[in-house]
Amino acid sequence: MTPYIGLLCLLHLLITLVLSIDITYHVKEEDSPHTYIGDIAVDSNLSHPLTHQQHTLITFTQLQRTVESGSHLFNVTNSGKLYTTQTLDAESLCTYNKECSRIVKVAVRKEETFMKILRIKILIDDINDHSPEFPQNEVEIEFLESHLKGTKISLLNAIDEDISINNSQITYMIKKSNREPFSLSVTKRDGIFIPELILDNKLDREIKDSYMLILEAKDGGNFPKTATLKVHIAVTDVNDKVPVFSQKLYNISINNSHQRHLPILTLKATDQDSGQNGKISFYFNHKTSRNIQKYFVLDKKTGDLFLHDNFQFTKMQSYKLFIEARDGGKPPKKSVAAVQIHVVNNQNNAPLINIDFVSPLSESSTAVSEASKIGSFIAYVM
Ligand SMILES: [Ca+2]
Ligand SMILES: [Ca+2]
Ligand SMILES: [Ca+2]
Ligand SMILES: [Ca+2]
Repeated sequence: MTPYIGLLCLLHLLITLVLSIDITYHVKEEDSPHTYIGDIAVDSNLSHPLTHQQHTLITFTQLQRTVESGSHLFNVTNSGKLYTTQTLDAESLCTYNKECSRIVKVAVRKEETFMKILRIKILIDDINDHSPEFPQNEVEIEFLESHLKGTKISLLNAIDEDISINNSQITYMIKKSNREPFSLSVTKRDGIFIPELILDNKLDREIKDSYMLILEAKDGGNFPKTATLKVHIAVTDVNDKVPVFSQKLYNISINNSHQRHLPILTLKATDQDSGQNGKISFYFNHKTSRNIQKYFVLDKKTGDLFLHDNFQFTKMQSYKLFIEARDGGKPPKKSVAAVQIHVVNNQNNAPLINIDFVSPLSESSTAVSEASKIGSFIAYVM
């Protein structure tokens, strides 16, 4: 054999040796340093055809212990025992859902004679050492009172750093009472599963204006780990309630000694909405004639109704006003009440009675025929 052919044969041998894996071991991440992994001398079957005495002559030497290859994480003793050198962290050594392994090359010698190179593959098994994590502990979301059943709002998704699918796959559930009208769905967006809250029933802020739920994220490990997110739900008001007067009809009497600076009536109305949607102002409704409006002054904020300086107490008078309560919503809602005002002349004059007899005898007497029937007309009384 020429040196050239000899070199080729040696190269071929080396390539064959280097490409094939002779032994595969598993080691769990997070085990303590110097964890025993396996006995290469036994598992490589090199010792099999050898006698015990021959066996003691075989030595193992780890090749190329480098940080780049990761082989520095392992140590092989002269007798072929394989150990870790440190605690292994799958998450920092490997990436998600890819085989997590390192190769260690070991030269086998019999006395001073090189026998072969063994390629040892060590698979670093992921353990469930990471919990799912939400980016924050609490989140605030808003549903409008006008949102329809089926409306969805995205919540925050949790992340689990474990590198195996099972240990990092997250399922979500919400913890709530049956009375709370929400359910959960999960949508895949850009490869990420996002939990969403679905509205099961329309909300009524005037009955309940906030809710609190717990969203739980659980990984798929054998001993699952969980994380929770507090979800505060605010129900945003819409202007769906009408102002309501304390009375639909106000019937009041005022006497002619009434002082102008005192209200003759204070209108009251309530609106269950919040903020501007529930803030009430009072106005004359268009059904109140302009002629009558000019005798009265209405404080739009307080609902106080005053007599205008134009107002003249003359004989008994009666006025009918229509006043509306309007909220500050966009658009506003309104309702109307009627106000009937009777002005009583209180100057203590004796009432005047006018009698016009049908057949007067004098200014204050009349004659009635005996033959008159019951119910016969005698006089006008005014
Ligand atoms: Ca996990
Ligand atoms: Ca892990
Ligand atoms: Ca309202
Ligand atoms: Ca409302």
